[in-house]
Amino acid sequence: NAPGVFAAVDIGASSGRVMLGRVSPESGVSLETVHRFPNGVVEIDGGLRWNFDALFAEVLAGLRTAATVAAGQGERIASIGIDTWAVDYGLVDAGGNLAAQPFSYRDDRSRAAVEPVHRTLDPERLYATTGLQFLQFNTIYQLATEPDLGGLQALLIPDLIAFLLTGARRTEATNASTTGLFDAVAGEWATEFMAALGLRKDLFPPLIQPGEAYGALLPAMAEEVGLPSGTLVVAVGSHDTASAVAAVPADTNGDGGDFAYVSSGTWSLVGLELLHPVLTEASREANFTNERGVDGTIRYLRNIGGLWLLSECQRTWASEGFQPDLTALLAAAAALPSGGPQINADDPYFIAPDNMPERIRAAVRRTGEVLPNDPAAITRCIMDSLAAGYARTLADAERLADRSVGVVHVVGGGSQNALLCQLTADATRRPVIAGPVEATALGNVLVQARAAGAVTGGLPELRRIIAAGASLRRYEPAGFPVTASQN
Ligand code: LFR
Repeated sequence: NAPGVFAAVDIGASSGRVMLGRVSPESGVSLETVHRFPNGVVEIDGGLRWNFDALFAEVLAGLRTAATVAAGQGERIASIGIDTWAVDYGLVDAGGNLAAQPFSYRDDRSRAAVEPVHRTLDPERLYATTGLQFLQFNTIYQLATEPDLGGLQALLIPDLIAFLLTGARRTEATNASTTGLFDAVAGEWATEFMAALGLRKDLFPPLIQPGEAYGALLPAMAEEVGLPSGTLVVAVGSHDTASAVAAVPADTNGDGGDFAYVSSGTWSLVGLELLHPVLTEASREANFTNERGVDGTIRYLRNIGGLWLLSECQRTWASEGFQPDLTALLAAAAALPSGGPQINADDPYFIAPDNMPERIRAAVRRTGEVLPNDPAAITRCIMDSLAAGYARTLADAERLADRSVGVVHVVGGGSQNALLCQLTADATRRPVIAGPVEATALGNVLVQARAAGAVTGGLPELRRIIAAGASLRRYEPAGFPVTASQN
């Protein structure tokens, strides 16, 4: 019996990858990227959408490569797990055909749907059941813009990929919790809200939990990617943030609320892991979310702007013929004095693409501070603003959940950004443990590995396995210059 490896499909807002994960309970998880592809919102049919057909073709190409690589090493792919960003969905008809390329949450159309939805279901009532933070792009508002849902079913993006691979229509629970139609306490669909909004109870397929199998590859798909037709597609924390949080290498007893995390990528998701939702009015006012994590945990967090602010600036600068190397840019930003201008990184004003440097300057202009003029100053402004946002959010989370934490874990792309990590340690006055970069894919792989029986235990045990294989950096809360130590 060949050793089992796991294929992780992990698609973010700016790129996707297919990885092979090899798991050892003693030495951790090792990842091999076998396929990488770009992603981004595109203007299609008058809206900002995802080119889903292209993404799915890349998933198939990636799985094909994964099959070849695994076979070349005498390994068997035990299962496939899929995660992407949340809230967005594709509509499929009875025959399983996609009605249109899915809208992106960065499309502005849902903004106008917020008020009509709130006239039917007021925000207090919505929050008391769903515990979901208000974001204008939550699925509930997006659905309110659909002209005709008759005969169509909504599949969240990872579920849509799983459906095309297996033919099974399911909704993975961690992602369902971002729709605004999910009961945070019961862990079930909030069907009373669907009814109130005139949505069919079966608009979304039944729930599936991380670790359960959607099913085996359809014969045609198995043939297409060169895998045995019995190969399972297993549900993981299909909301990328749920997978990332599951892979935070925290030393925890699993009682909840004993460490903080920043899942730092396109967005920064900042908060605590709890065992029960916090549905108080104070929590709603602070706009904290109670999204579902792996093993029924609660991701008690807020969305703060993320590296999107910087990547969008880089895109604008590149279009102006200026293509600074990221390392040099961050070094120049780090050399600037502290106390510069800050923006409110989670302002919805920054959600849409384009002209980011100018929008940041406009936001600073409103504060009356000195305008950041060059890329280094704008970069420093973004980093200071993110760190301040993290600190504010952490303090709020501790107050609202009545916890206090001694350490902040930063995972994802931002964990490689020494300037951001040091500023975060300084602003939160807590040590920051940075890494792993690939937390999302690691969480995806580990949940599959546990489903296959290759590892056992709850989240504390899974996190120990991650920590065993990760190289982490620790930042102490002090001033600059950065004194990072390897541990
Ligand atoms: C991060 C993320 C966030 C979600 C946002 C939009 O990739 O999944 O958790 O709020 O994207 O889906």
